[in-house]
Amino acid sequence: MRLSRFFMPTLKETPSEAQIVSHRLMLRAGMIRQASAGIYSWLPLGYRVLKKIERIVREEQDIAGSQEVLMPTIQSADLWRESERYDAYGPEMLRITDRHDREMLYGPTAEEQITDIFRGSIRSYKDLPQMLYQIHWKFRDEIRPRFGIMRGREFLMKDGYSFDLTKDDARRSYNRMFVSYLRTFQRMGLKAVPMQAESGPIGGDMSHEFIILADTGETKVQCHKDLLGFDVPDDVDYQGDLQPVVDKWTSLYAATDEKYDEVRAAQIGDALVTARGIEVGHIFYFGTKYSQSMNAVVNGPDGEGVPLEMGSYGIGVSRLVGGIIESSHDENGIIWPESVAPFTVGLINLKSGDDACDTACDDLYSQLRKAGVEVLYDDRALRAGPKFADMDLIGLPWQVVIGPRGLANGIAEVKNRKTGEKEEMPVTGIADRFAG
Ligand code: P5A
Repeated sequence: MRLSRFFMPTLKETPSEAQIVSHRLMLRAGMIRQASAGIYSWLPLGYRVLKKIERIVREEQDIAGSQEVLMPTIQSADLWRESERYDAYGPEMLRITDRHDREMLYGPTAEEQITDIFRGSIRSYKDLPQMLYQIHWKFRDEIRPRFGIMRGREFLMKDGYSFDLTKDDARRSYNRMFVSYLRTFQRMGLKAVPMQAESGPIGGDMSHEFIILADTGETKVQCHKDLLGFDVPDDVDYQGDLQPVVDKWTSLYAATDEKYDEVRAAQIGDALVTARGIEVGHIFYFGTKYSQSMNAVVNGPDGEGVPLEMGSYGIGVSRLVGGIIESSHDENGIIWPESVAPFTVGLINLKSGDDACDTACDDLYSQLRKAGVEVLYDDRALRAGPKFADMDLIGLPWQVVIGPRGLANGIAEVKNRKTGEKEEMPVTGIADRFAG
């Protein structure tokens, strides 16, 4: 993509409404624009990141054996009356009336919707287990939407749901998601720690929030410091027993403030970390809460009706964009991990209009694209200063700089955005350096 043609409305000034760094940087880099309170449009740069995150989430869900579906954003109030959550959910639910005076709502989550699909489709325990997920927009009329897309009213969530015959099977499904979440966040360059959490309006008595530590986080947490150094298993057999992996993580103390355990905290003494964090995922086991009330029953091995054992599993896909920036930036801007970067390489032409520079940059641009490298080419007729500043602001992992002086010797400069390290390289070797 040529930057001269790219829709990336960067801001020079720091927007006054933005209180935390990720919100400021997302606005300044032209990634998002506010439409109304807690509701945002995603502009090309931001949307590319959102799609990268979505892709990692999708790949890891698929590997863990979950299947992707797409359900409506608008749901029927009657379904929510069956589970008795229609009134219980309160003013956070956006309620809508259609032209026939039927009560509808914009889904804040989809336990009822998926249970309704399931009860109409699955008859026998032989059809279990099943796990389904979607990546779709949710609406919660948050009392205090803030921090940009971190606590939005409309936001993108991966919501998954498991269906099992027995509690033990449900535990296995929970464990599969537990481990797949560790891997998912790790691939985005994040250290997300599973912590005991309150289950709130989703319900159930076992639940973990996946938290990344950040001073700007909304959640107060405590955990054993060793959890921050644990290695995530990179080769997982999802058909095997994952309990040992889960035990390794849950045997050490980690809890959100609602679940603080002063006794356990005191026991670990100096190893206790007290911090703030951002909740990027949340998983729940709630047994038969929805299947009982909504009559989602299968025929068990003895022919008797058994209500389904269920869990649900959420990832804040749009929140992750902010969360990654909170944990990876410096005073000049964003530092994208390569796996979610909107482009891998930023190619800077230091002297647009100069024949030699234009030719070398145009050639390299097309070589990189042919090699499948995602490259943003700053071909604008601007001074070097603003070009460097924009490139640092938008945080692409690699910058390739071509100017008249180096080019006279066939040399370009390659800068690593994260470390700041610069290396001189022959222009002719650059495409190979980044290819595959
Ligand atoms: C799990 C999936 C649920 O809704 N039902 C289906 C369960 N869980 S949750 O914890 O309430 O939400 C899941 C994740 O969504 C993100 N999230 C938000 N992101 C941006 N703005 C919001 N207002 C918002 N609310 C929730 C969080 O990452 C949360 O872990």
